[in-house]
Amino acid sequence: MEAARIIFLLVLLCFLKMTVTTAINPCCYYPCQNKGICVNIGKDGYECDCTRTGYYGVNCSLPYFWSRIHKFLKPSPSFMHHLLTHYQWFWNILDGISFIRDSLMRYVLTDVSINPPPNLLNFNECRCTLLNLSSQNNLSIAGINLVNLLWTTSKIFLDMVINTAHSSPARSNLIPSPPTYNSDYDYLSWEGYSNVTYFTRLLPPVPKDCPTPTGTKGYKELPDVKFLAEEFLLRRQFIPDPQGTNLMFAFFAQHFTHQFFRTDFNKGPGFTKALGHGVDLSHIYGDSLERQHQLRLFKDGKLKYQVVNGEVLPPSMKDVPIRMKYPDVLPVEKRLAIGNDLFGLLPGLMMYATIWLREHNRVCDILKHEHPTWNDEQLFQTTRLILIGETIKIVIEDYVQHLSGYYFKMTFNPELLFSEHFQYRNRIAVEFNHLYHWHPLMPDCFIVKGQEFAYDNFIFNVDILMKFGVEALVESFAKQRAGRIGGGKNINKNILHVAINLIEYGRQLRFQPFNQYRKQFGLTPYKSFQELTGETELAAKLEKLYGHIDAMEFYPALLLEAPYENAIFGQSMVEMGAPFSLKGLMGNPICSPDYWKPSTFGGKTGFDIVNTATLKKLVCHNVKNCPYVAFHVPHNIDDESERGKKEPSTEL
Ligand code: FL2
Repeated sequence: MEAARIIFLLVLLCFLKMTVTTAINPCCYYPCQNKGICVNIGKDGYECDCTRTGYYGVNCSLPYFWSRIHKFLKPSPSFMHHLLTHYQWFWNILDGISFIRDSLMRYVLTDVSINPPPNLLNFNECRCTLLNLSSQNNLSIAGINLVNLLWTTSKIFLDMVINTAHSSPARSNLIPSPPTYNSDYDYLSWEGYSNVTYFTRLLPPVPKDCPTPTGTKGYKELPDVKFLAEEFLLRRQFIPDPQGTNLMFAFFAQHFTHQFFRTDFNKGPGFTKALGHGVDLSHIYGDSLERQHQLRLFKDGKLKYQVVNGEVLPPSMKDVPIRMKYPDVLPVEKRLAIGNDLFGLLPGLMMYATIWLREHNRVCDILKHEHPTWNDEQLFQTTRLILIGETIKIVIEDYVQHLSGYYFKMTFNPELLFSEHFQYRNRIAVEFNHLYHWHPLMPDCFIVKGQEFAYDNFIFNVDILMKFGVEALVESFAKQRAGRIGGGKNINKNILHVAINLIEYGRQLRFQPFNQYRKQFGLTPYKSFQELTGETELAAKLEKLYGHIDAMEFYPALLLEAPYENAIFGQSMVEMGAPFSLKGLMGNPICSPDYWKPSTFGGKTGFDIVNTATLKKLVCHNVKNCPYVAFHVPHNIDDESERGKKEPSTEL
């Protein structure tokens, strides 16, 4: 009996030892909360590095005093979104009060974009200065300067809410800058920092030794991608965007983002060909000096062009022999040569390429007039900086303004960040690239001057631009409604393969599950698929496929999340997209104190061009008759726009 007991104990010991040696990497459980860093120690141990998170404890789950206050005071993203998208009268009033508008814009930028705020000391100093100011000011009532009081209160409140990091490091440091990980380095490394051929990663890859593809939750295998896409993403019937977004917006989005989203598939889905990592206008000027020189006229700073039927167009490949992707059957004189080699694909992209080419040459004329002594090189370089400025201005004040649906009027003013610690640099993250796959925007067919074009007939069809001209294309695209991005089942079958491939790349790159990204962006993780989708039917199917909400993948979740009421997409797309996007725009060198001055842009005239740029001007300065130009369909032209407004928000 005794022997049997000993043998049993020995067997038990062996078993225990075995389970210990085959123990799961504890970081697969994502034990570290509040952005603490998980480090695997020994065979089965871990440590959470809570440095500057504002939290402490084994799993960084215990808040310091100021973190608790901060968390308590900070309004929730859904509350802020409600505020910003309602009460138009209120925002109209605020719009007239520039310092409040500036404070709010600074809030939008800093809250998302990242900087370690001034410290508590500054915060106190700030209050003292203000009190001094008000005592010097004569415009006070009963000894209190009302304007200053309002300013002080709002400033102090905003500082409290936003910048508790001063006092506690709990502050949203949403986009690391300098960048941290990439798809091959899940720890900090010089290679990861210095090798700009990688997209960066906000969250490191899931450790390779985890029991399931997303960590520990869900099944050993993720759902079949093709099934997933066809079941949940494929369009049944066109769902128009309730915000009234048009194809002018859709093509702008594609044209603009493809200067920095250029995955280098020869190297792999974690690599990029766009080494500028931001708004460098490489899609207009080419990504190498050689390509740029081919595209330049070398006279008055201008780009080469051709005139066809009185329309200024990009030059043909006959005159500019650079690499472009076109079907073999297309004759050489119909192949237009522009900065980005893939923009021959869609007339909408070639339309924007043409508009920007005309804008470049127009600005060159203006600069030449002001600076008759400048050589070609200086005219070219200065014009490029002006066009970068125009782009950022238009993206913030027209594009993001439309996308956000905010009544609060956004302003592009780099000076708002001069008082903050802000890094004027940017590295494109692969998560940002994935998030920005907005293929549901694309309609089922393209209507130009009443003529319908199916996909087969639209792609690589250079004749559309040549025959109709920029003006007619703008007019047509501005009036055609784009599809709703969020809510699912809205990707046209012709481009569904893009989503299929994307989800596959997300798996190859070992993206962490969606809920981990929710946490990283300060959002509460979803507890169920019902909570994610806002309905029950799809949610039940997803639950069956994934097994657990914590195994839900990044991109599918972004598209299947319940959209905001009457909005183009849901909370996560806004809260995750905004920090990446605003960091990329404001992190541009032209926004830095040493660049952001008139002389950088050739003087007051050039600076004014940047500071007054709009989408409408961009188009109308470069066509004969100004058509309807906007990022949304006109409010009255068709009943479709009205129908879209009444679309229920949970439409799936
Ligand atoms: C995705 C999101 C945005 C831009 C590009 C891709 C975006 C940026 C800013 C905002 C909303 C967005 C607003 C201004 C904001 O700050 O929201 F959807 C928090």
